Amino acid sequence: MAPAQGNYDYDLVVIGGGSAGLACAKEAVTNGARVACLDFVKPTPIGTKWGVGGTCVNVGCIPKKLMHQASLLGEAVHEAAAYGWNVDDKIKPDWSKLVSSVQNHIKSVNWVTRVDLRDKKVEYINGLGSFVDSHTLLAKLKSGERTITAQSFVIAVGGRPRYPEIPGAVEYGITSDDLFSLDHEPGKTLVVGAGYIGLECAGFLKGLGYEPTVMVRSIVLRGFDQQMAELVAASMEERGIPFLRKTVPLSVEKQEDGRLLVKYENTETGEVSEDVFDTVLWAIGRKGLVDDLNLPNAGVLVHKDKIQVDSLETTNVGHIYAVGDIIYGKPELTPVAVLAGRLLARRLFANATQRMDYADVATTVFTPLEYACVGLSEEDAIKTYGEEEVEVYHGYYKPTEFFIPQKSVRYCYVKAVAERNGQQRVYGLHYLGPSAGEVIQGFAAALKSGLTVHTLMNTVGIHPTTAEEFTRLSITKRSGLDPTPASCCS
Ligand code: FAD
Ligand code: NA7
Repeated sequence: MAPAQGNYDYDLVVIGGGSAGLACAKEAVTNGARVACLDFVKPTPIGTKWGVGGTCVNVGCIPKKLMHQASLLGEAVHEAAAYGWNVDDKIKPDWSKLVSSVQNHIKSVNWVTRVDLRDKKVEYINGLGSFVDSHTLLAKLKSGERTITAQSFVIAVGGRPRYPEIPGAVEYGITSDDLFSLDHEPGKTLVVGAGYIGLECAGFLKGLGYEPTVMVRSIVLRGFDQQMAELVAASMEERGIPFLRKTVPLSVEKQEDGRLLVKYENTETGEVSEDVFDTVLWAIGRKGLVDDLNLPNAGVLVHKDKIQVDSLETTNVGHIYAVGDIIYGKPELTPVAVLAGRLLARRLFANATQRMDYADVATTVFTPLEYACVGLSEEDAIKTYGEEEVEVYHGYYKPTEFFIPQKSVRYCYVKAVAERNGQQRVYGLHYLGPSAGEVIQGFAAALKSGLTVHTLMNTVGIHPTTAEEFTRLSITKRSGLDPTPASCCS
């Protein structure tokens, strides 16, 4: 039986020590609550495991960005020669050195995280949590079991990559959970899935000198502006990354030489083909980790392996909340998880009322030519306001630093999706080019503050930058005028 009201071990137990859970737990303690935070990582099928901190730190944003940076540096070394540096053009990355540098950084973050939890007096429990009843949790530890009770719970268990249900998928394929610590070079890699994780992994693998192929079931970057998505794909194809369109995998077999024979089908023609790869990487989406939680014991309902919450992040059970990737229908991004977790803790323990605003969250796809955006895609703006009410300003541009190494400027492109009449409020900004995240972050604040086309055009640019291209936009798609730039400086 659950303990009587007020007689709990903790005010709050957070299940999941990732971006959302840690932010929530630390903020709750800061506001005087007694808090425990559980975190437990089940190894992948090939045995990869990691420490506290969740997906972002261990197998997500951080190792991904570091490998992306490694790949950009390789490109920069080649460009350096054109700028007068004497560099050996036979430079080659050392995969094992890269992996060990990345993993050393991650371990240092794991360490700092544990110290931070101890300093802030959050009790960290390295255990897998499952509900006994709506106020009681069973923590399965390496050394046994422990039952804990709490007034409130926050479910912040995140998700893990899916595997397709085809022969050989689990035995021979890997996911992003394994890639950043892989103990051998990935070599020729089939990346299955054209969401942003698939494209990012294919992008840095190419930059590091391997041979990725991207298998696309339907469209590229579902959920993103499709004109931009196709430009991203085209910019990757231009770099020599093949895209197998309208194709799904059928099976993976291990050959005698250890390489992987993949059979796949074109879903339009029905044609079955095969090819041999060194690595098969599944990037076909992620599944919410609801199964271990024994949610029926607490009465919490599951919706498509996620948990539905209201605008206060409350589940269908009043004292059980959920934040981060585990919630249904919200952006799966670290800053979203962190802010939602922090605001929830303030509402629970500091009498705050502010709710998480999930609208107009900026994001970046870290492909070799990066894509960042904030606000509505062109198609969503048209769906919401009607084609006649939407004006799209766009333009190709030439980053100054691309000239000397003669890099392709074919896909450097910006567009602003805006209201056609009235104040010409900007609904969405899209940028394909270098340092995309850095460019869009500031514009995201402007967009949230009600940015209009008039303000954008009256903002004086910083020259010569790529971000200034947003202040130079003047050509509308509707006009049919050529959006290719004639000159960079006038
Ligand atoms: P998680 O960080 O996944 O944390 C959940 C934790 O709970 C995990 O440690 C899990 O093992 C643990 N857990 C699960 N079940 C239990 C249980 N029953 N008991 C105890 N512990 C449990 N986001 C960005 O903003 N920018 C990026 O560039 C970016 N890149 C990404 C790249 C990749 C390859 C991936 C996979 C993700 C990326 N993301 C990125 C998404 C980002 O990592 C997630 O949005 C974020 O980590 C979600 O945080 P969370 O706290 O909800 O879940
Ligand atoms: P996404 O964004 O859900 O993309 C998954 C991709 O995999 C997408 O292109 C899917 O095609 C494709 N897919 C899905 N199932 C299959 C199968 N069975 N076979 C072949 N291809 C398939 O997932 P990500 O892994 O990139 O990222 C997940 C989230 O993690 C993301 O939101 C980030 O914020 C963090 P589809 O378009 O469905 O035809």
